[in-house]
Amino acid sequence: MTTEGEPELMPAPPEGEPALAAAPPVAETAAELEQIDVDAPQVAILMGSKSDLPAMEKAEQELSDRGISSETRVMSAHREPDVVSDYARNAKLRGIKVIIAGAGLSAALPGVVAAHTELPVIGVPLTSRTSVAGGLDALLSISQMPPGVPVACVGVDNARNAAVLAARILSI
Ligand code: AIR
Repeated sequence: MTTEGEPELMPAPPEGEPALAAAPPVAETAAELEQIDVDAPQVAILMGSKSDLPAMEKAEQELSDRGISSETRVMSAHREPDVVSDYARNAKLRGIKVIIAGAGLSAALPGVVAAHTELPVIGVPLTSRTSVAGGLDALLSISQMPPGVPVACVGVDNARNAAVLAARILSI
């Protein structure tokens, strides 16, 4: 309904055509959105706990040295599963190109992220206070993904290598 004096938001369809004919299909709109430069970071750096920050900061440093924009977020696949799935599902649409995810112990974060996005995911197995076998627990949790859902895995505590690999994936 339009009030007198106000412009109509949608022009009336030509006679004989249905009113919804002008609306583009949803898939087309999503594809168009992906083309929009939203000034998003190119790489996401995720970690399962604030206690992982000292190790994961090395990825942020390496990316910044190379002029690659990144954003860093703390989210736990076990403690905040909904936050992780929402983030992973929206990452591609936001313009992120590669996701680095670090976690210790039963390190599900990289695998859960990979389950929710088509973006390449690089996992960083981390040592933590109660690690067993020097981080072997996290190393196996990250690298032993089932067929069809790959996670690239760097060495234990080697967040810098994750950033170098992200740069190579981006060809920067
Ligand atoms: N973690 C957190 N949620 C799930 C996992 N696997 C990991 C963190 C951290 C370790 O558990 O990535 O390496 C210990 O976390 P916190 O918060 O107890 O220091």
